[in-house]
Amino acid sequence: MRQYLDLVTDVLSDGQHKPNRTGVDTISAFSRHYEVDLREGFPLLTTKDLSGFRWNSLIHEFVWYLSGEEHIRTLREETGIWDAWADDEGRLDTAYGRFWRRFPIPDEGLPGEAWPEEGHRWLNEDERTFDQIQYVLDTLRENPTSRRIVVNAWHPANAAVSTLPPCHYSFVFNVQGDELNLHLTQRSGDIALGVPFNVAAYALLATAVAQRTGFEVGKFAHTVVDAHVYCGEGDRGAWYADNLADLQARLADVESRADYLDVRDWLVETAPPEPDGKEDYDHVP
Ligand code: UFP
Repeated sequence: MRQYLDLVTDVLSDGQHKPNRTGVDTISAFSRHYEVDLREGFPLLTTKDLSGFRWNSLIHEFVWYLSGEEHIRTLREETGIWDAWADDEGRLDTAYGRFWRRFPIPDEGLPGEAWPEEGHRWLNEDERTFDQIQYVLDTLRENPTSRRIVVNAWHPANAAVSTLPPCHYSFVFNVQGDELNLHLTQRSGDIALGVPFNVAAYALLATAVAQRTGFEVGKFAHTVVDAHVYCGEGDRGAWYADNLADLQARLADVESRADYLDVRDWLVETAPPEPDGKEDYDHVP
């Protein structure tokens, strides 16, 4: 996918060396955006192995989001991707699906504020939650020109205390003609490891929602606010800091996939020290 390769180059060539909470430094760039036409095929990156076990994980994670569960008891029978964030009973302090399908609403609002009345179709009265996915499906069928078809996974009070608040925290469906488009906003994107999964998952969501609501699938658009590639701490971070200008100059000339491979060979030859616990060069396709 050309757009992904451009994103990698763009972040590496335009980004700055940036420490962060993980202790593994990044090269980071502000606010990157691209679009993929889903009519031309499914954006499963060929430069990144998303086959077999990883694809299985992605599908199960996706279905788990749609389930609205706030724990991973079923998910972890299929994939361990969320295990590190859950407690022994499988509870997570932030689960996307919980916010997609059961977003908390106040027992009582302030005077004058609009909140669903009892019996409202998107309200779960027992737990005072709101089903954003049902809202999307119903609105697309009944009022497809709406510009309010937003799903929000960011709850400020939860995010402030969560160990991992949502990265891909908000998306908007938008109909043009008979096509359904989806725009995702991500506050923080690990271009090498996280983003290829995020692209595939939201392309799947757009396709599934289009099929259910009778639209053709259109475009997936993606904005990543802090777009980064992990380069490592200590010696490796220092290596990037010292060689970043050289790397950026090389990347500025990249046009084809072969050019990327040349840059990768150069990276391997110059051999920056290995990072701890992060996958290595596979972000440079
Ligand atoms: N990350 C992604 N995509 C995801 C996800 C996490 O790229 O779907 F859950 C990455 C982004 C960042 C890290 O590198 O995980 C989260 O760290 P932070 O909360 O400090 O942004």
